[in-house]
Order: sequence, then structure tokens, then C-alpha cells
Amino acid sequence: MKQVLETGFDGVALHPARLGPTDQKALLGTLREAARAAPPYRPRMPRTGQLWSTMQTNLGALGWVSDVKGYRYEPRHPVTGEPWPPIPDLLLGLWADLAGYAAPPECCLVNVYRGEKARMGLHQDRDEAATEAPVLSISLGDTCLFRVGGFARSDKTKSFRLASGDVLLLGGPSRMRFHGVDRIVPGSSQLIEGGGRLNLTLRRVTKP
Ligand code: MD3
Ligand code: FE
Repeated sequence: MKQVLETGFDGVALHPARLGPTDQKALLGTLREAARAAPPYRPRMPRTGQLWSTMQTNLGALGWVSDVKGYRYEPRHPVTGEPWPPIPDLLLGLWADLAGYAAPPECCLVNVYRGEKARMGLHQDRDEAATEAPVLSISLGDTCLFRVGGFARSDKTKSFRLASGDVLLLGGPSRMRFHGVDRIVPGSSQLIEGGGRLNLTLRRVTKP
């Protein structure tokens, strides 16, 4: 059994370097190929239409999208109109090993952080009907400073670093905690040419 770091939050388990260099490179290659079919795009915020500082794409039957109309899951890429590419077997295997949830994930949201300004504000993941399913997060490339709080935005938060190959399982009573990415640490990984960070979140959307 590989090492698990207790985070102090019930239901939040960090698996440092769960993916070794070989798996990280293989996964990155698969994602590059998927990105040709489903190019990352810069989403807009609901209501204001403000552009996000990150870019996004998805893999799987359902993709999470954000635009002026709101947040929702869609079976097709909003720019190309094509179905999202399939979730790679390596990720389905990680979910089967770690999620403790019988049904497979339906969505792999890919967040692309490039440059000093890329961040993600404190939020809750609450667009999934399957709230009893965990979220599994995989980090690739530059380390990020990541923050987990409570169930109200103003609750006190705790910061962690997520490095390339780290896998974070968020479930049980912590599934609805506020969380966000404060910044990435430039030059902290050589995995991605030109720097930057990719975060993959595997989600079950519908109740099985
Ligand atoms: C759910 N992504 O895409 S990892 C997101 O690194 C998102 O790109 C971040 O938040 C990223 O929605 C963070 C996923 C995550 C982290 C902590 C959580 C999901 C969580 C804590 C509670 C519930
Ligand atoms: Fe989130």
C-alpha cells in the first residue's frame, strides 16, 4: 500500500507522487492527443461573461462548462460541437483503485494553468447529482498552492502544495468543502515544456 498523507480533513486523502515519471509522461502524451480533438478554451463566468484565468477542456461522456448562462454538464465541446474524447484507461484505473465508488466517472475536467495569473477562486463543486461520489484530482506539471476550507466561504482554510503526480481524493463529509488554487510555482517541474500545470478532476455526475 502506498503512502497516504492525512490532511486533517475527514474524507480528504493525499497520495503524493501516486503517478511516477513514466505514468506522468504517458498521461501527458494521451492528453496532448485528446487536446487535438477537444482543444482547451477559455471559459466565461456566469452573468458577467468575464474570462477565466485558466483554460479548460473535458474528457468523458459529460463535460463541465461555464458560460454567461451558468455552470452545467454538456455532452459536447462548446466550440467544436463534437463529443468529448474518452477518459484514458490509466485514469479509469486510478478511479477504480482509489475512489471506493462502484460506478465509473463520467467527466474528467482538465484545468490548464499557465503563467503567473492563472488561479481558481474559492468555490464548491456542486453541479453533480451524485453528491455521494468522491472527486479524484490528479496534478501534472508545476506545483500549486492549493487551499481547502469549510462549508461556508468565510470558514478558515488550510493550504497544501500539490506537485506533479500527486493524487487527491475528496469525498465523504468533505465533498462539499470550499477549495481553490491560489497560484502555481513557476519552474517547479520540467514535465510540461514551457511550464504550467494541468489538473484533472474525475467526477461522477449522474446517480448510477
Ligand atoms: C472538492 N480544481 O476543477 S482539484 C475544480 O487544482 C477544481 O484545478 C482545482 O477545484 C485544481 O473544480 C482543485 C479538485 C478539488 C479539490 C478540493 C476539493 C475538488 C474538491 C475539496 C472538496 C471538494
Ligand atoms: Fe473545484
